[in-house]
Amino acid sequence: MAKWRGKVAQYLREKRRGTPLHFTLIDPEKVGNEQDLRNLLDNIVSCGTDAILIGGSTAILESDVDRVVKVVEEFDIPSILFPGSVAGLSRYADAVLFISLLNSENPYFIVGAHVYAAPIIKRYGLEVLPTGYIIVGYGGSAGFMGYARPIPYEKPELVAAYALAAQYLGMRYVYLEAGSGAPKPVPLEAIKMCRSVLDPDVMLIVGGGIRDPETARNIARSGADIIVTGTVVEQDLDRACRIIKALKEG
Ligand code: 1GP
Repeated sequence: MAKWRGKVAQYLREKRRGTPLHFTLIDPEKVGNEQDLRNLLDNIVSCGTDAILIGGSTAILESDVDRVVKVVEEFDIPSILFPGSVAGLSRYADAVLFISLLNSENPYFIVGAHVYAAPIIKRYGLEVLPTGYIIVGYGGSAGFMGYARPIPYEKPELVAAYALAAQYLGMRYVYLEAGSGAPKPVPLEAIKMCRSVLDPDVMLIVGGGIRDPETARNIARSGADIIVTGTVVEQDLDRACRIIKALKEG
């Protein structure tokens, strides 16, 4: 029923007035059957995750995304699409991160896929969260598939310059991505510099390579509003719960 639709941005803003937020990333290519997914969601939602991001950089069919969104709908939590391509959309979701991969070498990923996607998003009536997506360091599949020119880990000022450019282009969310499974997350220095240049109402999302509570807490303390974890949720639910609890305890 997409009952959060039109209310997701407001929900995130209001919740952010409290503790930092946590998003759980579900890759439709990697989940097992529906019951496995239901069990995973049951656990992660009761641990206190704030929204479910659904997406992946490879091998996605809209029907797979639909299947995941339909299970998320059974829980009292927003479903937000995180599409790697036009096939990453679903008519059943609440919202979509409308991501421009700002440091791509290929205009298709900056504004190209978006032109195919926009009329579909309109037809589906999804809530749109305009997001500047910036790939740092490792990059993983997202970096490779998106023809990114990843910003070196030791150049935080370039990350901040991209983030500010995103804000000046009118984006309301800035997503710093080290890549799924990254050996190192986005450096704290880059997060701090982004936070210091961005308006407070621009939400800073950080993901990639976050595997333990201490790292997550330090990333939040450096100024991230939203922490995303994917791999750790797939591999070790207890640890994922400890990450969420650490964020909520501050
Ligand atoms: C989402 O890529 C992240 O931005 C997820 O990364 O799989 O390393 O948690 P992990």
